[in-house]
Amino acid sequence: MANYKLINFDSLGDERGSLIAIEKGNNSPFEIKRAYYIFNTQDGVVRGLHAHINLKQIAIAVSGSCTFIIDDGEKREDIKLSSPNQGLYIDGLVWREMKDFSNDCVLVVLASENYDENDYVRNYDDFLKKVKDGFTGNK
Ligand code: T46
Repeated sequence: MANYKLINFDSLGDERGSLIAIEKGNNSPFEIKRAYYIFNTQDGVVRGLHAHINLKQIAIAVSGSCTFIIDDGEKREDIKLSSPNQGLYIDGLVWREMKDFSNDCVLVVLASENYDENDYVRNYDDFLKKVKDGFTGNK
């Protein structure tokens, strides 16, 4: 079964403002090997449109907002990210699309593995077949 959930981060705030730290065991269930961020997204753009075989990720709208469409092969759910205090954890074989980026959206993504194009499932029918076959990842 596909695995995704919202994580409410523990925040280290003081009178100066807020600070959130993310590492394995502290706001993240996995060791972080890679980070990337998506910004300056043009109006009407839809990104993603793929699933991953093994990758675990946490996506955070550190500024602005965007919406993830999460599809586990049985149901689709819209999840709006609009706070640096919250991250969307996605583990493995989940189809994801991102839409409705605000002009000021900076989407930071923390990943469990280095970039590997072979981990992507970019064809929706292939994704559905893997779900139907009960595929749960190689690791
Ligand atoms: C995901 C969603 C949430 C790299 O060379 N290294 C990287 O680490 C990444 C993430 C991408 N790239 C290259 C591959 C493409 O030529 O950057 C280009 C744009 O990547 P892509 O079209 O895959 O971007 P999105 O926004 O559709 O998807 C990304 C991640 O790739 C994906 O893992 O889950 O964000």
